Amino acid sequence: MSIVYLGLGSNLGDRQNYLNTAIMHLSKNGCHLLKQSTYLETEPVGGPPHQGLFLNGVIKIETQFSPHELLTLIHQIESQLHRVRNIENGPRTIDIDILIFDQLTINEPNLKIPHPRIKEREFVLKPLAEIAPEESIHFADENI
Ligand code: PH2
Ligand code: MG
Ligand code: MG
Repeated sequence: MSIVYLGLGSNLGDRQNYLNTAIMHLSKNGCHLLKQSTYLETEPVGGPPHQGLFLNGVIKIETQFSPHELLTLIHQIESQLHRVRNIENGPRTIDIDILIFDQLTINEPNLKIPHPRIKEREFVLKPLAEIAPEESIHFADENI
């Protein structure tokens, strides 16, 4: 069994419903939900101008999947929830990112673990700190 932290984000349509539905699909498909942060509304970071505010959250799950198997499941759930990949960092109904996977480090073009931008992203750090202060400390800015 592995312990995994996932970041969730939505800024299109019924955002809360997309986040809840994504979590429901994960739990029904081999990802046992251990903890869930509150959702917070955040300004979009990067991407095209004038896109809507995000709703972001972080969950902690337990799973038997390998990182690649989990990524496959995530992509299936994202397409079921009408995620369209056109504009980079553009508006999306749902985005599910693997933030931390046990103590693993993976550096492949399509899979980087831990997620390389955790520490630049308040919309990840804040909900992560809420459910896992002991994890988030590793990503804190060393100059602070
Ligand atoms: N995701 C991004 C880029 N920018 N900004 C916010 N506020 N929330 C996100 O989830 C987000 C973002 C790339 O996945
Ligand atoms: Mg993302
Ligand atoms: Mg993503």
